[in-house]
Amino acid sequence: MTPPLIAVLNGPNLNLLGMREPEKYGHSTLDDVEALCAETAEELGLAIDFRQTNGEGELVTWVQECRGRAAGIIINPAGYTTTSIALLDSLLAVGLPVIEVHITNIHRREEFRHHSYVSKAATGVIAGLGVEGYALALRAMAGLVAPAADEDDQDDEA
Ligand code: CA2
Repeated sequence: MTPPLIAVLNGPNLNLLGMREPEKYGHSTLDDVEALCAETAEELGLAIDFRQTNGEGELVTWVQECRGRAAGIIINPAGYTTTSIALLDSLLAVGLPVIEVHITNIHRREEFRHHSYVSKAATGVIAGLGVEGYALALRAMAGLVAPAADEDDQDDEA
């Protein structure tokens, strides 16, 4: 059976991870985060499509392309978290489970980082646990996309 595909989408400036401001964002690079996600996904029987863009339109297009292709979306929208109604609309339209991830605890930071449009479309939000938040999101997503046991199966067990 083909493993369910989870899109792991990263917004603007996350390509700088591990290269600038390590006191805030840690020492892992985005390549390290992709390796962590790939390893965790394999353990969980999931496939991932891991991407980063600095463009809002590109991020919206990638979300739209998840329709009929992916089983769920994990997204760190970075700077578009607090600004992008277009990104929110695309996430609502695609109708898939969405987990929003932030490396830092946005609620302990500047006031302008506290409000997230993306959270309106998110099944769950993970913030402040560093890059480990991506692995935790994949674990939660595995539960969300697991096929529910149907009634026949339950009858078989009885
Ligand atoms: O904590 C997070 O993951 C954020 O989504 C990161 C965003 C920030 O705008 C959000 O409020 C919280 C910033 C991403 C930029 O990443 C950098 C990484 C290293 C160096 C500079 C920027």
